[in-house]
Amino acid sequence: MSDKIATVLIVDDQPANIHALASLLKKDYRILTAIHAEKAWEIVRRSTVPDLILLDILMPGMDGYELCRRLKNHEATKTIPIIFVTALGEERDEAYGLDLGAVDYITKPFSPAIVRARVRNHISLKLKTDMLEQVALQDGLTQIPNRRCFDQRLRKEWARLTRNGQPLALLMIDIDHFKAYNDHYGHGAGDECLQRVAHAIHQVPKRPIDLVARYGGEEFAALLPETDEEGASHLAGQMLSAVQALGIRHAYSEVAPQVTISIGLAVHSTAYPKGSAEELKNAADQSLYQAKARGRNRLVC
Ligand code: GH3
Ligand code: MG
Ligand code: MG
Ligand code: MG
Repeated sequence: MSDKIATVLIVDDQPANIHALASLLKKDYRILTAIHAEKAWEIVRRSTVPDLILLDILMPGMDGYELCRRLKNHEATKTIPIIFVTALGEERDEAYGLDLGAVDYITKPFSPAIVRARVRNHISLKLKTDMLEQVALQDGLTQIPNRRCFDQRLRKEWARLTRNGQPLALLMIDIDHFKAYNDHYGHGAGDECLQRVAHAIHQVPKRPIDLVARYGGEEFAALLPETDEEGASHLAGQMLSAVQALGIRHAYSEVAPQVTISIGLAVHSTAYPKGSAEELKNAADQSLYQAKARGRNRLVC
């Protein structure tokens, strides 16, 4: 597994408690501390998402239960394992904390050896889950995001679009005469070609919110939030050029003596979108079909 150093956030209103926990764990983890829940919320939302949080319950202002509830309600923070470390020792306190989604509950005064062991076990599980999630969303051949990742993001972006009314552009990208490429150069060369094309089109968008994925076979999809037809066409043009610049020889293509792609574009741009994400996808497919019919190696909007 990765040798990344995990980050633990310690939240407690007593400096002595923070100190005790930090000294126990600092040899093995990167430690962040917060003296109240509001500060912890700020750290997690604004700067660092830790791999685990040790969370006191009784604190002035927002208490630990409330912070836990907030963290579990946000997409970006809901998978952070939380261990309550608290003086509240009643069964109902513990049950309440675990019901809120905490992975564990430790009462003060704590045993250092047990805190260390529980933290280690939960972090090991968290890093494994992160790794599996990454594998589940990546295409094995090309190492770019896969269709599962694309479908997930499309659902999210569609929901966001319904709220913010920003345009959402979708490109469907398909390698031209790829069957002939495989037939003549072999499946191994075909795989290598797919990898090079994937890499070339994946590196074109410059914004982190843009997503380029392998949709299946020799087909790719790009999701460009807050992008209108002009912006998306510009990017598609860069993808066509990037694949041409690879100069992969394809003597059996009817388009050119090298590997080319065709692109279909659809944009959704009303403040209150009618239809569905599925229809947007179908519209991009239709454009792609037109690009093929009109001679390939081109973009159709
Ligand atoms: P068009 O220009 O109309 O898109 O024609 P095409 O030949 O590219 O389209 P077609 O759908 O007929 O063929 C797609 C080919 O892509 C067939 C399939 O063997 C190949 N293919 C799909 N996935 C892979 C893969 O992972 N590796 C390799 N080497 N080939 C693949
Ligand atoms: Mg306290
Ligand atoms: Mg094709
Ligand atoms: Mg195809």
